[in-house]
Amino acid sequence: MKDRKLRIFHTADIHLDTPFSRLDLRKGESRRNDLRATFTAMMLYVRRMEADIALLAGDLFDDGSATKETVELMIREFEGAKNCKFIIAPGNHDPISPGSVYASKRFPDNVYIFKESKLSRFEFSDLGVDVYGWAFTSPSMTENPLINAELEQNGRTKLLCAHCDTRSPLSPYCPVSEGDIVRLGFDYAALGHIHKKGEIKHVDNTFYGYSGAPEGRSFDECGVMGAFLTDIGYNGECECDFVPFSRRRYEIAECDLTGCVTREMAEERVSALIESKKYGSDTILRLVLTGAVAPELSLGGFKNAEARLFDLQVRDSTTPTFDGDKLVRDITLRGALYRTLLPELQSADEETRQTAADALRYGLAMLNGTVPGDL
Ligand SMILES: [Mn+2]
Repeated sequence: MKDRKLRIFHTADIHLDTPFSRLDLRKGESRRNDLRATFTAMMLYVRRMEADIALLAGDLFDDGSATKETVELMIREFEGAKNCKFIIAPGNHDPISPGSVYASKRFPDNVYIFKESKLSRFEFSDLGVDVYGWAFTSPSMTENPLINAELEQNGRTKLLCAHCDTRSPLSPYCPVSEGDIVRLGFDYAALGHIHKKGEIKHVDNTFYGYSGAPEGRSFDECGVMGAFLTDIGYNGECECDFVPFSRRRYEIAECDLTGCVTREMAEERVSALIESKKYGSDTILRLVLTGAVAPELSLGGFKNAEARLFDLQVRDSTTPTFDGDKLVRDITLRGALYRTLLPELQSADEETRQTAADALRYGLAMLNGTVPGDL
């Protein structure tokens, strides 16, 4: 095992018990289970890697209505990792207030929860560490607890565990600047609030950053997500490793269907894309279909693709203009319909194009005596 002074696990924004109301009931339940499983996997990792401290930088719960089972699971997991000290900095989604989980439940002795919105600290003389931080006490917080702060110079390693927003001094979610963090000379600052995949920065002697959420919950949080394991050496150097934890990943991909005449051709292209990107049962995919397809082609469900993924959303941005030359010359009603819609089909405005494409598909289907696919 490496020579190190301190091993830190850093996560935030788990948002346990998120309702996932956009998914169907079964998949929503499955995603809530995923969040709990991701949390449990992280706790197992904390034990296996023998982390000294776990910094949980807020939004552990999605809101105040966390279920009893989830809270009990969390407490059990903390109890199961007795050698690790868990520091919790409540965030804007799970602020500490009378009646909140943090104020009303009894947490094990190895759990330390910040209770005030001003800067405070937990001192661990056994580890030679001070952990600074604060709590959201309501869903917003406009003051910056670091603004006039000074840290006690006592030779201990200085950590920060906090939910805050470093992006704007006007943020209603605890606006803190990166300059404040660096000026105060924290060795490692574990931040929470920004969900996208995390990144740790290094300025002067300070390592700081957001872990990101360990499990994405929407198409704003794409890709493989995780947490950080940070070792602090005796010289103060930090080694920060990103550790993937997400059970599922959100992905957005574009599939060019130019030239597709039949549904089978379109299905084949979509399958090839899924294959090449290695999407599978862990993937929640938003598929954006583009390109000029045959006017008669109606794009319905993609059953094969759906069966291979956790969930599939399709956005159809194709235009029914492939091989339109034939239709332009067509002397029947079909040709007349096509010629009438052609200016709109070639419009620079996406919405106009889509409306004209729908009109053409409907019209052609009616003239053929068929019903178009899901439009
Ligand atoms: Mn959050």
